[in-house]
Amino acid sequence: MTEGRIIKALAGYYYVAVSCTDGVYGKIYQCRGRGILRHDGQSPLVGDLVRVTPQDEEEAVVEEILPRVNAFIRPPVANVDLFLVTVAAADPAPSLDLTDRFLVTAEAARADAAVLVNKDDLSPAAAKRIARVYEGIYPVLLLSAKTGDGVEALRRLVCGRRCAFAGASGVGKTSLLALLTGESDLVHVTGDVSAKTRRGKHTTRHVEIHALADGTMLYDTPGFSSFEADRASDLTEETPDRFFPEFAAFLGACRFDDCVHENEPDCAVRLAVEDGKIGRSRYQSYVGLRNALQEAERNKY
Ligand SMILES: Nc1nc2c(ncn2[C@@H]2O[C@H](COP(=O)(O)OP(=O)(O)OP(=O)(O)O)[C@@H](O)[C@H]2O)c(=O)[nH]1
Ligand SMILES: [Mg+2]
Ligand SMILES: [Zn+2]
Repeated sequence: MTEGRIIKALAGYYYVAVSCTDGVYGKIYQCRGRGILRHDGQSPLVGDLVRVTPQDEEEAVVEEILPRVNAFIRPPVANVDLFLVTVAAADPAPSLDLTDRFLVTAEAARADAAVLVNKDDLSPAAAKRIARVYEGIYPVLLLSAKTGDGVEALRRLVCGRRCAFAGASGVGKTSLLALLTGESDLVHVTGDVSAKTRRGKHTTRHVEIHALADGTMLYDTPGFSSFEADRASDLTEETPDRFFPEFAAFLGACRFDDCVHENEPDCAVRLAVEDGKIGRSRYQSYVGLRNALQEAERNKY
């Protein structure tokens, strides 16, 4: 048996890279998805470390999933140090709600997160507006995969870490990844996202890890369409206030200990919103997420 990492899941197969030294993949085995032991209700995810038994030169069998640092349903990945939550300044129109959902998912799993504001070339004013929402809460980078602006800062941010892109379809996740890896054939600059589907013409359909020579791992993931955003949460709790880090300073100061920060009197969180200490869009995302989680809870019964 030998250990490796699942670097790709596609069409019922897992691809396991073994002896991955210096970021350069050694041998990659193709492993059939069916018949993999799903003990403890776990099914394999891209990013998992696994034990495999080679069958021949190309195929192997996954015997065991090694303990995970963390795991996510949307996107379906494991062992992530840093989420690169990506939003475009324009085309597609930015969804701060979806951005916040991904940030909450990262918080809940205690993974680091950064906000990448891409397509700065299309609308620098909109890019700055988005950046201001997150500055002071998360690292924020203004980027353009088209002009290359910001890419060196992105390279410093990801250095040596396991980083997963997350964000709506068409925001430029694969384009940014390709700039870092130099795999220019990953995306052909196609210009527009399709007007009909709002997806890029080279939309990513599977999760795959691309390694840099210094050991950095970059997970490319399929984007979400906005209609999937409602389901883009791995959370089980109903009051997600502790996953908004800038709320922390106010949480003990509400009149009621079990305040959910919606209609209660003397709510310190709402007061902070009025005072401009908590951003309005962040507060709205909190309320929207809380309602979605409550809805999900009700639908369970
Ligand atoms: N103007 C401009 N276009 C960009 C930029 N980054 C990406 N694009 C274009 O936007 C489209 C979508 O880019 P992708 O990299 O495929 O987006 P994605 O986030 O990977 O999309 P999915 O794989 O569907 O989730 C492509 O046509 C890119 O050429 C940018 O910074 N500026
Ligand atoms: Mg993509
Ligand atoms: Zn409150």
